[in-house]
Amino acid sequence: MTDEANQELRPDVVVRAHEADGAHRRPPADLDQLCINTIRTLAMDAVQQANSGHPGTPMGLAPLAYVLWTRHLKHNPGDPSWPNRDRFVLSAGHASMLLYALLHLTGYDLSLDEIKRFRQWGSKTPGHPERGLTPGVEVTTGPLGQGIANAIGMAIAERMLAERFNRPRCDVMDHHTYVFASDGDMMEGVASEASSLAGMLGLGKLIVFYDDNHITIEGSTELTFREKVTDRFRAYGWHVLRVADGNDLEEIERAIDEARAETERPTLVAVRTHIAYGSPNKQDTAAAHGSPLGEEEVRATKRNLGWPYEEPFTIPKEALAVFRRAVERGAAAQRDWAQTLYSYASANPELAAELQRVLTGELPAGWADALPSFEAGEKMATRSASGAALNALAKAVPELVGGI
Ligand SMILES: Cc1ncc(C[n+]2csc(CCOP(=O)(O)OP(=O)(O)O)c2C)c(N)n1
Ligand SMILES: [Mg+2]
Repeated sequence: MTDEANQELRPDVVVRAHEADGAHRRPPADLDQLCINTIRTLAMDAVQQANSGHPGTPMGLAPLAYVLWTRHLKHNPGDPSWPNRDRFVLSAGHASMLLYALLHLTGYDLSLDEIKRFRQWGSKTPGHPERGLTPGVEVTTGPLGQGIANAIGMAIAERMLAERFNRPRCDVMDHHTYVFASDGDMMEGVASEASSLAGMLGLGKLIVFYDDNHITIEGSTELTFREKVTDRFRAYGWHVLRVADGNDLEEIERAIDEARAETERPTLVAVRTHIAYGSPNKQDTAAAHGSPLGEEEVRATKRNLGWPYEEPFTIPKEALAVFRRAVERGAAAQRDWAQTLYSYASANPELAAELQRVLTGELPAGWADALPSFEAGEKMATRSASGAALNALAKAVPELVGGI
């Protein structure tokens, strides 16, 4: 066994050690920390440069994001539209710099210059993430509660596609939906309603991480939000886990493994994090929620975290190499999937064509022929008319989701 911790932090050494031996699949601990601090410092620096934004939440969530994105998330930075990618939704959209840092570091088409233009007019890095503007952003978020509700819709879509199209030994649709949600997300009614439905449907491939940082915009959650979130999700029928220390990578790892092993229920992982982790004067305070830390505090935080670089926006090469492994791994995963799809299409050509139609969002030919017609003047509750129309459409358009 080699002692990885004593190896020089060279990307080629780390990558080879990682690849060569299953027992050494992880970068050494100090390289993990360097990667995590790279996320934290990018967030601090971008918010400082913009002189607005939310630095604290990306800093608290950085270890969880690092473990999830480098060890578990199935995604291809080279093709953000790959249909069988895992979905990642940052419901707490105010923490957008966390997502932009991850997208840049793992190799999406989002340059460091765009990170430096955080919150500037015309940039790809607006204050809150916008789908369609920034490659890799799955859902526009910012209005709290909405991201988690959208993600539940995505998990429903995965389940419907998998049940309809997968065939034995040929899973063309098989991916997880991961969400980061904050206290504010948990306060919103839309999140509760959607989560209740997710529990009822038993969406086993949905994993929501609750950023339990005890802080909201106005101060401590003690002021406004004392409910037992975990008990509420248990009541919805969710599988509920806790990570007591959001900086403990092994504890995070175990929780993710346990969440993925649960296939019958969605999982909520309440992760105790610390907003603005590492900031000597702003950690665990609402001051780190919606304003820059300040030049002096940024310097003090970097010192405190053991960050050796003076220059803002520094990305150490060895850290970048760890994140960028996503490019090769993602391309390989998508190639494997394309192979599966090829075999699937040979064995099931009609189903494959139908899957293609659904994925491209086209309606089936003649879909409107199924609609009922009603006589003018006929007395009928609009609810019943709507129900009749939806039921007719559901036969012609099986991917339709709706209700009255
Ligand atoms: C529906 C909605 N109401 C209000 C806001 C304004 N807002 C932005 S963040 C926030 C709360 C912040 O607390 P938390 O969600 O715990 O985030 P943290 O400070 O821990 O990052 C609020 C009220 C919003 N974005 N969406
Ligand atoms: Mg909070």
